[in-house]
Amino acid sequence: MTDHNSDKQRQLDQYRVDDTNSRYTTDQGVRVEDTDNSLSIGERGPTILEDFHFREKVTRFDHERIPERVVHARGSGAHGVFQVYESLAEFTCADFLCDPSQQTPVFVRFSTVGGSRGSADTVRDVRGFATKFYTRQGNYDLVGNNFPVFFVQDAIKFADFVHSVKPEPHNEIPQAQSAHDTLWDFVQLQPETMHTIMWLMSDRSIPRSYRMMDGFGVHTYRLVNADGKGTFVKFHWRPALGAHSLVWDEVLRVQGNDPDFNRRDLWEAIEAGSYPEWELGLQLVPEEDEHKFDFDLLDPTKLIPEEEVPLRMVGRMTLNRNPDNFFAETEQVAFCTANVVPGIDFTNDPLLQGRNFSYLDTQLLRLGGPNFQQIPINRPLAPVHNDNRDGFHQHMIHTSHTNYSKNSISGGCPATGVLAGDMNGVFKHYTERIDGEKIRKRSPSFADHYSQATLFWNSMAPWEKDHIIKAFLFELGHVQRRYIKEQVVDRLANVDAGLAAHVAAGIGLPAPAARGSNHGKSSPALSQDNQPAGLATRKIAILAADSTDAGALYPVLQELESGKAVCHVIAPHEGMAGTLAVDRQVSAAASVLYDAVLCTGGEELCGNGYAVQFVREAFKHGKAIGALPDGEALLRAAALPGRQGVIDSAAGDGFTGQFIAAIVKHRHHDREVTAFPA
Ligand code: HDD
Repeated sequence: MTDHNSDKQRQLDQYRVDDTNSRYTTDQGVRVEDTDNSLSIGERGPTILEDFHFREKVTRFDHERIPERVVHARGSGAHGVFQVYESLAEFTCADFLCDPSQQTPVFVRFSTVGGSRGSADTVRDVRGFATKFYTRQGNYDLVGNNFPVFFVQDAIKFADFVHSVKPEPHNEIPQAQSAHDTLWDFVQLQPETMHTIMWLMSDRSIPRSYRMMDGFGVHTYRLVNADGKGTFVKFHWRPALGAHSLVWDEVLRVQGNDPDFNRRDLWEAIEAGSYPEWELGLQLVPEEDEHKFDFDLLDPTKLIPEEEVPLRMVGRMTLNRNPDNFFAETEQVAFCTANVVPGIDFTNDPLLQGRNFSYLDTQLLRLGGPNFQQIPINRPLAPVHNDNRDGFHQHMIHTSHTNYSKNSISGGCPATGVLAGDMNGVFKHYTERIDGEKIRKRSPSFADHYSQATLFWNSMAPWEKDHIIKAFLFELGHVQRRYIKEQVVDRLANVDAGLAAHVAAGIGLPAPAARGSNHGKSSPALSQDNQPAGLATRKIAILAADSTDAGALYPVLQELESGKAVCHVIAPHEGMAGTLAVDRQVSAAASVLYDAVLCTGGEELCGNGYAVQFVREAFKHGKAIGALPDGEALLRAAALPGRQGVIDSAAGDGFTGQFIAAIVKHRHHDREVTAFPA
């Protein structure tokens, strides 16, 4: 199912190339006789320079790659639409936020940050969540992440931070990992990182799916209404499926089994018509309340607790179409925080101010010059008229005899709002009075680096705290220099003495002296413990064999599939298992690629190590396990050390309902077992 209805799709249609029933030509449109043999002197002689087809083919191949993004190199994109629920004209004059009848086309790119284009999807990292709205007033880019806070406060520190987390310069190790000395050296010397580091050590950094993660604009932006009145705003994307994560041991195994795990998941869901959805939520703060918080709204290492300023849900985004060509769309899409439309403006957040410079600059290099805005995926739907001219890859043929403003020769066109005497829909910068000295200095209101790190820690459920401690142990366990570990643990003492003590004990250091006292505040909205969840698109592995009792299985399958779960039959061999068509043979499958397991197959599977391992691993990773009567032998063979989330014939008629309820719980964290090697 594809959506051809939006204006953006119609615009892209002009550039889509369909090779069906076509003839092979050169780039000049000349038909080619043969592309398997180069032109040579005699059958065994040298290739000759005259072969323009050969030269063109090789040259084009040599030039296929462009520089990958310096950060967020690995990503996946999709098209969709956004619609606001009701007019927000009280706060903003942005047309797309004021007209509930309007569907605004969007292109969204999700990404990891640190890894190269070819790195695995499921690494511990922030995820990018960048949305391009093709509005009637021009393109608006909301370039966010799945964390609401950032590592540094000032854009001048971005290169330092990125250098520290990237592979180390002398040997380019490790790829797409934060578990190494330079990152943790940066962290211990730059305590403003500590809040975001807490998010990075939490399960937020290993999302189950791009469809199951939040998005945040991070900075405080400003909405501006038609009267020029400003309102501070934080943007949030809330996934309809809830924000869910993998567990770390699972992550390590997914990387080998399917490095494209998140990319594939997004692609397959859209192909299957299970269109991912997010609600747009706003936290709105009147200008006059700017200083009522115990942190600075301009500080990007701080969030506004939802308990203080609740989210107002204002619209919905649905992703409903996969790109036709990865390079043309996902790779060439160019986002920029400075792409705003009337009604949305910046604040003086020093990270945002720097970003507004960096994104245009990076596209000029990455996409080879100033005309990248004309690449189909980047073209606005709004008409573009100005006096910008020429440059590499200019696609437009400007017919005007003038390219300056003001002019009289072209009747003064294109005319600015002022010249045309028509201010309708022009972008007007928010009028803000600024008085100050030219200084290179961080505001003292940015100085508290720990209170919100503590708030985050306090808000975690016990299992989330456990995961955070284990994440610190993994990360610091990969740090070579002991003094760096000591310093990090010392910093942690400012977050929470118990956390610091646990980490210190794990890496063999004395517990640091407690610093101050934990303020005891929490924000329940920060926990992933109570996320909405459903059965739709959950992947269920049906372990089966020739002797599977299909009669008992079919009604369960039917109910799972009517709830839009995706069921795969996994058996010792491909082909048929009894009357069931097999999707994967068990040695080529892995439990980490599924959300739940249903055991069948009688004694036949008990001697199959892959099947037994499958069940044990699913248990270890907290997944729902069901056993039909003919699957209970396999359950026994797996010798599971607990029963939480394990449903068998004891459930009687309630089996399917209980199994589904166990799946919907996402993970049974109460049963995670470290002393149980899967
Ligand atoms: Fe950035 C890419 C998000 C800080 C400089 N950034 C990039 C992308 C996302 C973000 C989602 C990928 C866009 C895509 O899919 O093409 N970046 C953020 C967030 C930040 C942030 C949420 C903090 C709140 N970034 C940040 C700073 C700077 C940059 C402070 C520079 C001073 N970011 C870039 C960049 C990238 C980029 C180098 C690389 C590729 C690109 O822009 O197009 O310019």
